[in-house]
Parts: sequence; C-alpha cells; structure tokens
Amino acid sequence: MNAAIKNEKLSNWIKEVADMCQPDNIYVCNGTKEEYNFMMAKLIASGSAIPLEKRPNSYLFRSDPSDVARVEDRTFISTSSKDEAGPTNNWIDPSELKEKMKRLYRGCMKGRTMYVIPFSMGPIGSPISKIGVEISDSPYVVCNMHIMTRVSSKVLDLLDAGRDFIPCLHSIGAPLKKGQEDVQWPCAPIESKYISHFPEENLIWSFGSGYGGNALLGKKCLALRIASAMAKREGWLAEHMLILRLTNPEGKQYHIAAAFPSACGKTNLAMMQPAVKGWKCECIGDDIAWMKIGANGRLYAINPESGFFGVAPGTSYDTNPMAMDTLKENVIFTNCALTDEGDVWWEGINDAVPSHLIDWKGRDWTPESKNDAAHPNARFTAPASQCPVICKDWENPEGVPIDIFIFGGRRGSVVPLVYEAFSWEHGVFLGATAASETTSANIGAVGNLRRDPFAMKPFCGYNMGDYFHHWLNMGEKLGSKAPRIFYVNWFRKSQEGKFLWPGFSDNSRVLKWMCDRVDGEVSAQKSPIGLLPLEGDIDLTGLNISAENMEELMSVDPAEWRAEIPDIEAHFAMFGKRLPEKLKHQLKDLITRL
Ligand code: OXD
Ligand code: MN
Repeated sequence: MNAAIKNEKLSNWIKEVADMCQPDNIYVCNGTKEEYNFMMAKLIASGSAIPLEKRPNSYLFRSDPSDVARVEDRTFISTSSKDEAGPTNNWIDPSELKEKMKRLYRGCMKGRTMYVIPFSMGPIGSPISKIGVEISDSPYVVCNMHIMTRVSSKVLDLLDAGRDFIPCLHSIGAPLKKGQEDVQWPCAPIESKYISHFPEENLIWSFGSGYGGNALLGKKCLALRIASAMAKREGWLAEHMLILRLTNPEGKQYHIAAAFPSACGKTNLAMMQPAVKGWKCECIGDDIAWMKIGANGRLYAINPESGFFGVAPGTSYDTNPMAMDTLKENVIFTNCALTDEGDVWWEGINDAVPSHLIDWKGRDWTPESKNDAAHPNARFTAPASQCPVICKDWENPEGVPIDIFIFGGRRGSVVPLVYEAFSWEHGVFLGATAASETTSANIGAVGNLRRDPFAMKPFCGYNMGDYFHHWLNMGEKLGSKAPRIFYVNWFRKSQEGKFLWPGFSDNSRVLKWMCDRVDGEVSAQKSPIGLLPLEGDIDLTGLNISAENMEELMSVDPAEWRAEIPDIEAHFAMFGKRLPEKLKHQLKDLITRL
C-alpha cells in the first residue's frame, strides 16, 4: 500500500476487504492531476481508453454490450424488514445478501489493483457534505470519480479529525488468473451483478458492473439512496433534482429545483439559455440536490457532485450549447461513436452524419448501418467547473434558497405543458403520482409508462410511503416559506405524433410564468388538476407557435384524466398503511373535481 492510513475504521475496513477480495496491490488515491494521468496512461496502454485527437485530454471508452446502463432489477435496498424497503425497491434480507455477495467478492480482485478512493460529496469540509470512501478494482472508476466527486487526501485528514465516512465497496467481478489477458471492459454476467445498499448501517456493496450509477458509488448509491435514508432520519432532503438560478432583467434571482426521471432533459434544462429577452440562467447542478432548512426558515440546496455524467445522444449546439462547450476538453466519453478524424459522434450531435464511423461496439458503421452508432445511453463525464454558465455560487457551502420545485415526466398525451399545485400537500400529490415513459438510462423496455414518484423510484433508499410523509412534514416545517410547486410536460405530442412544444431554450417561457406566479404578477385559472396559466400569460414573444397548438398543449380533458385514476389508485394501494391519509384525500379531491 502506498500510504499509511491513520483512521482505524478505514484501515480495518481496507484490511477486511483486501483479505476477502485478494487484490495483487492496494493503492490509496490522492485525487491529483498526476494520478489521473497515470491511471489514464494505464488505461490507454491496456487498450481500454482511446485518446481523442480532436479534444485535449479526452478519452473514449467502450463498455461490454451487457453493461450499458443502471440495472434496477439488480439493485437492492437491504433493510432488516422488507417493509422498510417498501414496494418500489428490491429487497433481500441483509445477512442472506451479505453471504451471497461475500461468496462473489472472495478472490474477485485477484490479478488486479484495489484502489481506495477517499471522496467528498459537496465541498470538502462543508457541514452539509458527506464523506465516502470507495474501494474499487476499476481504474476507469477512479478516473470518473475524480471528475464526479472531490477525491482528495484532504478527505483522509478530515477522517483523522474525527469525521465519519460511508464505505462504498465496488468490484467489477472479473479476477484475472496468472498470465490471463484482460479484456477491454471487464465485468460480471448480469445474474451476478448486485448493487446493494444497507441504509441502516450506511453501507454500499456493488458487484459486477463498471457502468455509471452501478459503479460510481458517490452518485446514485450514496448521494441518493443512502442519503435519502439519512435525510429522512435527520430532517432534510436528498433529491433527484437539477438546480438552476434564473435572473430576470431587473436582476432578481430565482432558484429552481426540478425532478425529472433519468434521460428526460435535466441536463438540458439546467444549462438552458433563455429564449426570453433579458433573462439569464445559470447552472448549479444537473442531477442531485441536497436541501436543508436554513436559519431563516427557507430551504437551501447544494449540488453534492462536481461533474456531469450526462446522456450524450441528442446533445447538440441546438439543444444544449452550454453542454457542448463544457465537453471541449478533459472529458471521458463512454459508448459514443468514433470519427475517422479522432473525435466522438452521437445521434443528434449535428446534421452532418459522417460517411464512416466506428460504432460503440467497435465495428465499422456507415449511414446505411441498421444500428445506432452511439448507444442511446452513451455518456459524457465532464467537470462542472468547465460549464460556461456554471453559477458562481455552485460550490457555496450554504447552498442557494429554493423558490420553485418542478416535477414532470415524458408524456406524449394527457398532461399539459404546465400547471401549478393548489398547495404544498397537492404538490406532494403531484410528485407522488408523477409518471413518465421509460428511457434507456436503465436496462429494460423503453417507452412504457410508469409511475416514478418525485423521479425517485429507482433512488429512494427506504419505503416510499414514508418518503411521502417526509415531504409532507418538510412542508409543515417550511410553512409559508415553502417553495411553490409546479408540474411540467415538455413532451406532449399532436394527433400526428409531432412534439407540440419546442422545448429547450423556450422552456424559459414556462419558467418565467412560474416566477411571475411567485411574485404575484399573474393570476391563474383553476382546473380539476391544478392551476393553469391564463391565455397570454406565458410570454410567447418571438415564438412561432399556432394558437391551436397552444390550446392543445394546455388542454385538460377530464375523461382522459378519469382514465388515469385506476392506475393512480393501484399505485397508491402498493403502499398500504404507509400511504399518508393526506394523499388519499388529495386523490379523493381530484376525483371529485373531475
Ligand atoms: C443518471 C440517471 O445517470 O439518472 O443520472 O440514470
Ligand atoms: Mn439522474
């Protein structure tokens, strides 16, 4: 081992894991540039990383075709009883799961180096931040963690000063025999992949996958699943939300936190450049928000991450120019296509489709090829600090005061462009019943409608019935200082199957209406589902959209909504006694209004 570990809990844990996993070497990471370059050099030499001629210090990786997204079916919340994990999580009894996984971990790092990665979620030393230590046998994970979290030996100093840490154990599950040649993306077969969480002891065990949220354990595992359970116990919120700052022409700031399911445009909204004249948008985070009530009674949010792990396909200078500028250098690309000039390419990056590419599986690709050149869940890992519109306060340990919450999803029909909740309780009902068509961010069918409460279905580390209670309680604590709650659907389609709303920078028009509501500048009309904008209150200056399209976008058809009720009832029935009475009342009220 290259460094002496003073903290007893950490040194014992390292020893215990090393005895079980039997790596050839142990390396303690320090988070420096030199370390990153050293790891990348190793990955280039082994053929896993392809340096990109067109982008300085940027690399392309191709995963195994079986390991391309989060695996929700193989993700477990292992609490002492199944009821504590609740109906939205997979559950296995902790001792049974640990026995199973210990058998898998035994000798799993043979022939490999075990990396010890000390990291902070949130600014190092901030009282809101949490410390994790990931043990992993993947140098690709080390490099990604360097970007997505604050990896540093200063974190070890904090442990020495008495701070606790969350142990995050990860193995790709692919030991090497003596002399055995490694493959480009080692991982274990799907049936031995386990992404396990033990929220009662703040512990994460992941085995078998090297991809994204399965392997970069600071993100979904720590900052959402474990943190959500901690937040419930400690009275704060850990949410699957972007955070942005909007500034109006008079210089007034509004902070918005928005929850959408994976691959529904959070990164695009977080970096949006407003189409409305004089308004400015700055990004604070694109995926996760940790929020605490401040001394003045308002809710303050920080982004615990330090990078973006965004979906590449569909990202372009038209849809998200700020993301494109973020990606100019120092980026890790995974499962994108490679151009003959040594750059990355993906579906939707521009109109010019190259005549030849190497696809994400490493095969020749031409426009005649039947398959996508990039995987639909191809990703970029990029430092947040490189984003041209990163907010100057993005690392402020105090966070920013939230004015507005937005929930939403991808719905081709039924749900209007925007509406406002009647009250906090009604807003919690909107979050609790949010539904969206599934995307390729998870392995499984794409396009099926599923209820994804608060966009947290895959990420809530405890019984979601209790999570709804927690949101109701937070509203009670916040009282009149609670953020206002809205619901949006950018994805409504016409009878002919065309998107009715242009989206992207034009979404600022909808955000501006929300700010006007907060300021009491505009009133709204009551509908059975919530408060709708009055005609003319959404600023459409400079937008070429027909009155018919606007009408269709904003329409609420009671018959269509009545048809949703059985699904909402079935969704709520899952939670049994844990479903808050207040949400039952909200459903009754909706039925009455319809
Ligand atoms: C993500 C996801 O990677 O939600 O952010 O899947
Ligand atoms: Mn996400």
